[in-house]
Amino acid sequence: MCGIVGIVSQEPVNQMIYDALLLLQHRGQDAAGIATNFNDTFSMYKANGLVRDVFRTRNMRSLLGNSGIGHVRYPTAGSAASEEEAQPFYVNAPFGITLAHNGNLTNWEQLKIEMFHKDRRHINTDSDSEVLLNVLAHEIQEATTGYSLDTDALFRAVAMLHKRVRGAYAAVAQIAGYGLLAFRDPFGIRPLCLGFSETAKGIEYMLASESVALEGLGFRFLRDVKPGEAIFIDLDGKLYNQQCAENPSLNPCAFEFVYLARPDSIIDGASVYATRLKMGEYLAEKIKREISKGDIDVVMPIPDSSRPAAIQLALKLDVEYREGFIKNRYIGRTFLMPGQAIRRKSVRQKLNAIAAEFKGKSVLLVDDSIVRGTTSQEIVQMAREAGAKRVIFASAAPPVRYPNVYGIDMPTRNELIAYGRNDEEVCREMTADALVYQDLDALKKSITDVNPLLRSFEASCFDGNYITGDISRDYLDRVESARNNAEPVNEETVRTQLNLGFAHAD
Ligand code: PCP
Repeated sequence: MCGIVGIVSQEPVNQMIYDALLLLQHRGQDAAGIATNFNDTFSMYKANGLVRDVFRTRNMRSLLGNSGIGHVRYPTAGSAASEEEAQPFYVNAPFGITLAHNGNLTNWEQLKIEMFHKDRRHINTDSDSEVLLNVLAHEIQEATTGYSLDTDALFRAVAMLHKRVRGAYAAVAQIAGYGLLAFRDPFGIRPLCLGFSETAKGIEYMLASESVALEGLGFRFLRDVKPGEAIFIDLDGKLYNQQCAENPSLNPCAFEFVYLARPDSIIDGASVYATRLKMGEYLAEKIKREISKGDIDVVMPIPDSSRPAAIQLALKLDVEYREGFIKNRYIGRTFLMPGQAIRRKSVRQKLNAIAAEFKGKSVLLVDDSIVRGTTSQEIVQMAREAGAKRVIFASAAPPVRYPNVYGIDMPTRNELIAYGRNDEEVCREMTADALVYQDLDALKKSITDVNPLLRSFEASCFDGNYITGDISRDYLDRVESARNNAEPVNEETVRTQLNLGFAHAD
C-alpha cells in the first residue's frame, strides 16, 4: 500500500503535490517523492523518510512546472530501506516517462525476465513499480509510429499493459511534454479517484489514492477511476478517457475500509467512516449473541482506526464508551513499519493506559483488525497491568489467515496470529479472557450497506480467495522464503520509523 497523486494545473504544482502527500502520509511512511514536468524536462526529488522530512525548501524550489506526480511509499516488494526504490521512477525512452504506483504486481519477476530477454530493457532494482513503468514504456514504444504521441496510441499501450501485468496497480505517469496518464488494474483492487478545480486560468485536474487529498486541496471530487480505465490529461487541461481492459470488474480491497484508508475518504462510492460505523453495529450483534451484557463494564477503542467501530458498538450494546489508551500522536502507524522488532517496541511507545479507567473493570477492547497480533498481545498485558479484572477483545475485521499479495505488507503466513489457529487458540495466544471476531459476511455487508452498488471485494487475507486467479501455493512459498531471507532491519531504521531521531554524544 502506498499513496499516489498526480496534478495538471495552470500554475506551479510543487506545493500542491507536497500538501497532497501530507494528506496521504497514512498510506506510507517509509519514503516520499515528487516529479514535476516543466518545458519537456522532469525535475525529481525522492528520499527515505516522512514527507515533512524528505523535502527541504531547496528541493521544493527545484520542482518546477505546472504538472507533476507524487508518491508516499510503504514497502511491499523489494528492499524496505532502499532509497533507489523510492518513487517516482523514470525512464528516458520513449518520450521520457515518470511513474508512481500503488499496489503489487504478482508476476513482476517473470516480467523482469521478459524485459531483459524480449524487450531489451534493464531493470535496475527489485521494485515491481520499476517493472510496471518499463512495461508501460515498452508498450507505448510499440503503439507509437512516428515521433509524436497520440491518445489512441497511449490507450492501446495501456490495453497491452493490462494483458501482460497481473496483480494490483493504480498508477499515475507523466509523459514529458504531453501530460498525465492514470490507470487502474482491471479488478479495481487499489483505489484511485479523480477531482477537478475551476480556476480563473482554466480547469485543473487531480488524481489521488483517496478523496481526502482532493478535498484538502480544494478540488471537487468528480468520480473514481474505473477498473481497467485509463485517463489522460494533456498539458492544456483537456481530459481523455478510455476503458482499456477486456473484462473489467470492481473488487475494491476490503482492508482499505477496515484499516488502510482515512475515515474521511470516500472509496468507490462508500464513505470509509460510515462503513466503520456499520462494522461496529454488526460486531455488536455478534457480541450480544456470545457475551452477556453484564460481563462488560466498558468499551474502549485501540486508537486510532478502530474508533468509529468502537463508538457505534458501545452505543448498540448500551455500554459506557471510554478512552483508556492514549496514543502518542508523534508515533507513526505501527502496522506500516517494516520489521517485527520495530512494531513490538513501538506499541508501548505508541499507546499508554490510563490506569483509573481499567481498575477492577471488565473491559471490552475493540481493534479494527488483528494481523500479527503484536498490538493485541501487548495491549492485553497493558490492560491487565493497569488493573483490568477481565479483558475481552473484539476485532472489527474477521481473522486474517492468508497473506496479502496485492500491496499490503502481510505476506508470510506464519507471521499471522490467526494462521493455523482457531478463534479459541488465538484468544489463548493473546492471553485475553474472550475474543470475538467480525464475520466476513458482516464485514462485506458493512460496506455494501453504505454503497449497495458494490458487489464484490478483494478479501483474500480473510478467505484465501485471490481474485486475479494467478496465486498458487508455490507463489506464496516463494514470497515467504524471499521475505525470510530479507536483511534484518537495523537500529537506525527503527528510530527513523519511530520518528525519534538519535541522541548524539559529541
Ligand atoms: C494497527 C491496527 C491494529 C494493529 C496495527 C493490527 O494500528 O489499527 O491496532 O496489527 P497487528 O495485529 O499486527 O499488531 P496502527 O498501525 O498503529 O494504526 P491506527 O492508529 O490507524 O490504528
